[in-house]
Amino acid sequence: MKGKLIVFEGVEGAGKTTQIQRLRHWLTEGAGRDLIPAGGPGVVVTREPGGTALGTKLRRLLLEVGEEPMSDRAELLLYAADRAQHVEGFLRPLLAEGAIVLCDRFTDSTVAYQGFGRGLDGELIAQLNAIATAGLTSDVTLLLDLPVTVGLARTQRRGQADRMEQANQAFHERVQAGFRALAAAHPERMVAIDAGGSEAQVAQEIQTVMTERLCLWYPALAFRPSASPKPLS
Ligand code: Z5A
Repeated sequence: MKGKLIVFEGVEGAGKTTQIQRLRHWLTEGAGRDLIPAGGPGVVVTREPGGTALGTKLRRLLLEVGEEPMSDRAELLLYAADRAQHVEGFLRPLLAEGAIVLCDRFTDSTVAYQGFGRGLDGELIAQLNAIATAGLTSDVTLLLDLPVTVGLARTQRRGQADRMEQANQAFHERVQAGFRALAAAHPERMVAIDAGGSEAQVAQEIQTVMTERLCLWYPALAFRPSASPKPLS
């Protein structure tokens, strides 16, 4: 793949949407612009569930409070269907053209929410993730790490909770434990970011991590005399 897949993960209200917009701005109009290749599709923002037309319908089904309780396995399969469509119809073509894709949630959310949260079998989830992605993995995953209570308090200010947000706090604590376990198990791919600071502080930490990664991915750009941020030692 010519492009790069940068995934944001974390509990409800961790600030993923906010920080994706800030990173997009830094990569397109800020100092990060010097560190990515010019031309091609550039920087693209997407999310799971809901990154495609089919995914938008699946997202509605997954988040609305329906007439009957959704079974955990049905929920798992709907997230997998959303991902299969997203990977094949959106992510792979864009990455093949060289896009820098910023994706709000990916496979680790399924492990954390359906595995650690709902208690579904980890091996089953790994198999479904493998089917849905056909082997596509993130180039880096930024885990915005925030206490569950802080994140939920932020989202509650938004108004009515969706079906997933309505799960009890113990569920969200298990999800949080899942994300932390994943970050500990995959240090080469996942970087934990302290999401408890101000929006600007979190954005700064993300830019530091991304400067390091971009210099590794595109060394010819980083070492150009005109490149503004110097690579970290
Ligand atoms: N899910 C799943 O179960 N399995 C899967 O495989 C996948 C997903 C892919 C998607 O819902 C749900 O699907 C999600 C997981 C599940 N549900 N749960 N629970 P979503 O996309 O609607 O929910 P989300 O991904 O958690 O997004 P969110 O709730 O909008 O949170 P966020 O994007 O991380 O945060 P934000 O929107 O940037 O910020 C939230 C608020 O905090 C907002 O008012 C900001 O202005 C404020 N904020 C942001 N940063 C700060 C800082 N630093 N300080 C203070 N306030 C801040």
